[in-house]
Parts: sequence; C-alpha cells; structure tokens
Amino acid sequence: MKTLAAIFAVSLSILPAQAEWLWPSEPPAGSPAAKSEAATGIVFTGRHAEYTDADTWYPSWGADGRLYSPFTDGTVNGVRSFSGGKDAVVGHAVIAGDDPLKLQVLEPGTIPGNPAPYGGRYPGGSLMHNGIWYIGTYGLANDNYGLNWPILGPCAGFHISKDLGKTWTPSPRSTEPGKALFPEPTKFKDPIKLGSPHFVDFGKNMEHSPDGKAYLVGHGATERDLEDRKANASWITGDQIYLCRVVPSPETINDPAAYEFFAGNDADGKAIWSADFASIKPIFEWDNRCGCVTITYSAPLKKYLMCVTDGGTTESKYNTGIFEADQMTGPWKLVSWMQDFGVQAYFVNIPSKFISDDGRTLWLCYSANFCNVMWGRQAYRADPPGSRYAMCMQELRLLKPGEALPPENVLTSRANLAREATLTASSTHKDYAVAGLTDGVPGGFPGDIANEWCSNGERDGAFVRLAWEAPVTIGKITLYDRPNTLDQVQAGLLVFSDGTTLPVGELADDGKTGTEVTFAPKTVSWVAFFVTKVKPSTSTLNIGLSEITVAK
Ligand SMILES: [Ca+2]
Ligand SMILES: [Ca+2]
Ligand SMILES: [Ca+2]
Repeated sequence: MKTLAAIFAVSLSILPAQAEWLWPSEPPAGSPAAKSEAATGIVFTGRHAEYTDADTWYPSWGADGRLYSPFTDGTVNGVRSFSGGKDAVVGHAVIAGDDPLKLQVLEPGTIPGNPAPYGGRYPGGSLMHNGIWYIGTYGLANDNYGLNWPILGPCAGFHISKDLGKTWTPSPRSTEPGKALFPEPTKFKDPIKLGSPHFVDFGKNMEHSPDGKAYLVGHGATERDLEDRKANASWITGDQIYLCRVVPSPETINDPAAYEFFAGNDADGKAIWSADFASIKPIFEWDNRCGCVTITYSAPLKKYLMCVTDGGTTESKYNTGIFEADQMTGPWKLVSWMQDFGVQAYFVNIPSKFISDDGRTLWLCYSANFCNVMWGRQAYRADPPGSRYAMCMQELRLLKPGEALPPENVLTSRANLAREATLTASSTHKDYAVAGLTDGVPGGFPGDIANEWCSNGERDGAFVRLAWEAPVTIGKITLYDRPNTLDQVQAGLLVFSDGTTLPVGELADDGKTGTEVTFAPKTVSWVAFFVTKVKPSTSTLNIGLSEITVAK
C-alpha cells in the first residue's frame, strides 16, 4: 500500500467524462461586469495534474515550444528558492511537454535580489521573446497587524537571460522607492497602482501581440493600506487593474521612458496611451476584488481572457473571476465568478500553449492552499480536487451560448455540506489524509490514494466526524466504501450531535455506488460515522471510506 504519490513526483487523476461539473458563477453584489454572451460558464473536466512543491508559476511560451516560468518558495529538482528576507532569491525553470498531464519541469536555477526596504522580493511576470528571457520581481512588506505580506511593493524591473536561464544580468532597478521601474510608491509602503505586473500571454513568441509590443497587466490601489481595510493592496488583493506596454528588448525593458500607460479612452472609445505615468487609468476596477491578475489572448475565440483573484484577507479562502473582452482595455465581461476557488487558489493564469483549436478547452495554471503547507493551521480542502501547493494544471471548458449544463453531481455540488465540514478521524494511515473523504471523488487505492480516507490499521471501531462552524440542517448522507476489495464496511452507525443515531448497512465494496441514508431533516453541529462491522477474517486491514456527502 505504498503511496503512488511517493513514487511519482507527479500526481494525477483522471475522471470519466461524465464527471464534468459546472462551477456555479456566484458574483457578489456590485459586480461591475456584464455577463459574457460568448462564454456562459465554466465546466471542469476533472482532468488535472500537479507538479513540484513550489508556487508562482507564470509560463511564457518560447519560440522553441517550451514554457519558461519563474517559481519560488519551494524546490524544483533539488534547487530551492525562497523569496522572503534579505537573502531572497527567485527561481526559474523550463516546462517541457505538450500534454498538461505529462509535463516535465527542467533546468531550475535561482536569481538573488535584495528586497530592501521591503521584506521579500517575489517573482512576477515572465517573458520569453526572441530567445531572451525576462523575469520581473516585486517587493512585499509585512506590518505589525498579522496577515500574509499585506503590503504590495513596487516592480524592481527585470532580470535578463540570453542563454535560456544559464546566466542572468540583474535588473538595474530595485524595490527602493524612486529606484523602482515605475514611479510608485513615492515612499515606502505607500499605495501602488501597477503592482506585481504580469506579461499578457500572446501565444508562442508573442505571435498574437497586436503591435509587437509586450503588455504588462498589474493590480493595485490608490488608497494606503488600512485606509479602506487591512491588506487593501497586497500580492493578492487590490482595487483596480492597470495596463502598460513596451517594445521588449534588453535595452528597453528596464527603462521607464520606454513604457506607455493606458490612460483611458477618447471620445470615440479609442484607447489613449501616454508616456506619463500620472495619466494612468484602470482597465477594470472593483473595490477589494482586484487582486493578482493575468491576461491571455485566445486566438481561436479572438478574445482576451482575464483571471482576477480576490484574495480576501491574504490568508482566507480566495475567489477567482474569469472575464473576457475583445480588447485588453475592456470592457470586460464576466464568464464566471468562482467563489472559494481552490479553495485558496492564487496566481491563476491560462497558458496559451494549452488552448484547444476551438478555444473552448483550456487549462488553468495556479497554486493553492499555501496556508495548509506554510502554517498547518488551516485545513483548506482541495476544490477542485488536485488544488495544492504546487504548479496545478486543471482542465476546463468554456460553455457556449445555449449549451446544456452538465448534470448536477452531488459529489461536487455546493449543496454537499460535507465539503464545508471540519474532519476528524479515529486514525489516519500515514500515507493518507482525511481530506480524501470529501474531495468530491469516490476513488482511492489502487488509483489515486488522495481520493480516500484510510485508517491506520483499524477495523470496526474506526470513525470519522464532520463538524460545522454553525449548525446545519441535513436529511441525506451518502457513504462510499474504499474501492479496493480487501477493505469493506459491512455495517456502521451514524451518530448525530443531537444524540440520535441511525444504523447503516453494507457499503458496495467497489466504492462505485454510494449508500444513501435519508431521514427527517435535523439540525446538527456534527455527525460521526462509526464502523461497526467489516469484511471478516484478515481481509480488512485498514478500514476507511472513499467519500461521504451530506445534504439537506
Ligand atoms: Ca479597497
Ligand atoms: Ca474521496
Ligand atoms: Ca472496499
């Protein structure tokens, strides 16, 4: 029962096509974007793969067909990058392969960069153009009120490599106010509009740039931190989105005078571009919703696709909006607002390399749930499955107008209250996690063991408990056995926080069919499932469950 994940650096899970599910669009009140008529929703296919234990992946598609990306705060093939503190470095790596389920992350290296006066220096936009690789960095500051890097600092320009990342010329700019690439902030910790800029992904070697220029999109705010709220503009939170452009070359990329800034539209609705940073205007604004942003051009759809993350408190669950527009300067229309995507997904982008010929199927590249790894203090679940601290690749489809929605799936439905519960178990095998119990996939050994909960050598007597922060009203529970045919629950008992109990009979051994238990609705703060009988003799070694759902 050695974990597959321990043998392969890549974990992947493939679900049958019928497992597709719609992520409901739930925009909060006050959404400034009209609904898209070109793409009416987002359906996940269940195909995903995760690579490395580092984050901050922004792949740029080189003329040689490979992707060039920064990374940080993790290790790639033994090369470690950590971007906090005075010895900050940013990592870089090459991503080879044409199948997002079978990528290779190669040739890692690091670049040092002093973050002073900020506390960390993190990778931002990456561009591979005409064989020259540019990696941007930006500063982040903490303060004495907690949260994760709540203050966004300036872009310190770009490191440049002319030999595919073997050697680098450091940026002549720094994170010091007055010495950064753009004029803001004017003093340490002051607000910044064009923070954490990322290159618009125009396809292979920027083939679809409208004018040969590179465009940088960034997020920020005009208000100081705390004027509106804590983390008003951080690495993952902000109020507006801004755009600038430059003819990319080693001579221009770090020269502020080479840049033009989007400065609004003229009376005919035509974009105004100004060399004066003071004229800059947002391409999109939504108070406290405009965190980290990326834009990709979809050549088949002739649309720009924008991923915007609303990073909450910087440590909470995050939301991601996907927008589309005919032009980078907008107006932007909402494809889907994915509440709690990840549930804590960040640095979301759409690598142009993996957009299908019809433009309808694409892959999100992101990282997720860093709180679980960094502090272990929040047990954020992987939603969609596969979302973890890594380079996550997740396939989705953009729904066409009039296209039928996939059938509602109780496992992945937001009506499944099990997904909101805090889980505890009588024991968990060291290669497993209790999170597999509610990841939406009734799978497990000999498949992906991340999809199930497995006790540590227990048989009858083992239990799991689902608890909610606030009481929930429930009337239906479905239990799935572990899919292997050694371990089987043959009877169990549901125990509710109101003191009531319900017996449960034998679960289908193959775990494919759930056993549904319905009852008169009751309001409870927790429910536990005790295993009372298992497959006899020595067959059952580590009893467990592959999934449990709880609904009204
Ligand atoms: Ca704000
Ligand atoms: Ca599961
Ligand atoms: Ca079984």
